[in-house]
Amino acid sequence: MPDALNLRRWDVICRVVDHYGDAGVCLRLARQLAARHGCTVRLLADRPEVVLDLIQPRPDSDTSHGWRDRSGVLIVGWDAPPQQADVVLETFSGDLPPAILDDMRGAVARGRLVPVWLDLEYLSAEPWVESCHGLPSPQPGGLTRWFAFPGFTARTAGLPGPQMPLTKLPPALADVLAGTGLDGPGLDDSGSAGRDVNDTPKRPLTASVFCYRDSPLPALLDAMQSGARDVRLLVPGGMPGGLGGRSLGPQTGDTWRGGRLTLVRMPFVDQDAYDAILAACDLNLVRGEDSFVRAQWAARPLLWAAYRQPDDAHLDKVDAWLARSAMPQAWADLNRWFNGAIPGPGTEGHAVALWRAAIDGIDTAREEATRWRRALLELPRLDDVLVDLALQHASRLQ
Ligand code: TRH
Repeated sequence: MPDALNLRRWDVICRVVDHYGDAGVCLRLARQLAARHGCTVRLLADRPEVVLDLIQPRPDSDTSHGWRDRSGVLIVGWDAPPQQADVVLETFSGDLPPAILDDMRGAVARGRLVPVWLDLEYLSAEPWVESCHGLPSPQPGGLTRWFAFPGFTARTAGLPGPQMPLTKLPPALADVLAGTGLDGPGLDDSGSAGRDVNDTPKRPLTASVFCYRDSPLPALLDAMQSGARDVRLLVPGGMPGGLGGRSLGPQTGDTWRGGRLTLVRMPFVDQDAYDAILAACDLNLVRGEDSFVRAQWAARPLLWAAYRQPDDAHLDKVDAWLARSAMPQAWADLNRWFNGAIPGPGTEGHAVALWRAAIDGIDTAREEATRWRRALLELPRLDDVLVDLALQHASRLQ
């Protein structure tokens, strides 16, 4: 682990573009910098309430005009006065708060020590990431910003590491599942996703879903409903209840049943507890960036809704990830379809066939997901790489 002792004070800058991922990535990283490197971290967010949504119980506001997270990280607003930071970590090229930037420019002008300016970019498995990771970007006012690109190879900034040990499953959720009336072992961590020795009735599969409104979820739910295996699908608070004509209530524990499918409303939980839910499910439908990474640490088959980009650029990301991951063909096909790569009027028929093939191969997919997790553990950890990068560029200023 790199030594962060000389670079203790970090400002992590979070501009919330939409949804939860910008806040989610920043919070996770800020906590890891504090916990694993002993850094004193402020998280400056233009919408602190989105960061606070991910923390339960919600921290009280602090005398320092912010909110003190349980990790020690101080969450403050965009207009927080500059501190003498050693490192300023911009995220996703979302710009710096004007006061922070002015302070850095002033430090250059006065010949004072200037914080190292890093910019954490989006995660991608595409090959170009390796050549961009670590590059400088000269900025007006004599400043330089250094890019960090997370990725799936040793020559990138790697991934935010797994939570070890996992937080316990929230009791509220265990209660919800106990009340669904579905039998079978359900949430467990026992290896096989359900084929028992005599091939007698398989237990229901438990899945979680957190995808986008424009994902073809309704067609997938139709396929699950008429499929060969019972599925209970955990739908978090905040996801709309009108799921392709199925109306699921907003209260935790609300249930909808049809055919082989049961929808269960779960609460929107604390970020760490969400990791535990992913690990407890048989399969997970995730999205964006942070839940996508967490689902891989959970070592379960997953369906990833990539964040849609103009000109279908997100499909390149999906294909690049599939090319690296050890996902069996049926699951790769399902992932491509879920991201719009298999178009056309036959969408519904496609979903049925793809779902059937994926479920037939779920035990193999689970084994592969476990192998993939082991491979990911060999990658650099994002927080280590950022500390390293900062140390490397800080030394030039001494
Ligand atoms: O919410 P996302 O779609 O986020 C994004 C952002 O929108 C961003 O603009 C975009 O750049 C990026 O994706 C690619 O999905 P993501 O990244 O998975 O973030 C969701 C966060 O919400 C993650 O940190 C996990 C957290 N979460 C909880 O804490 N509790 C919950 O119950 C659930 C369902 C999620």
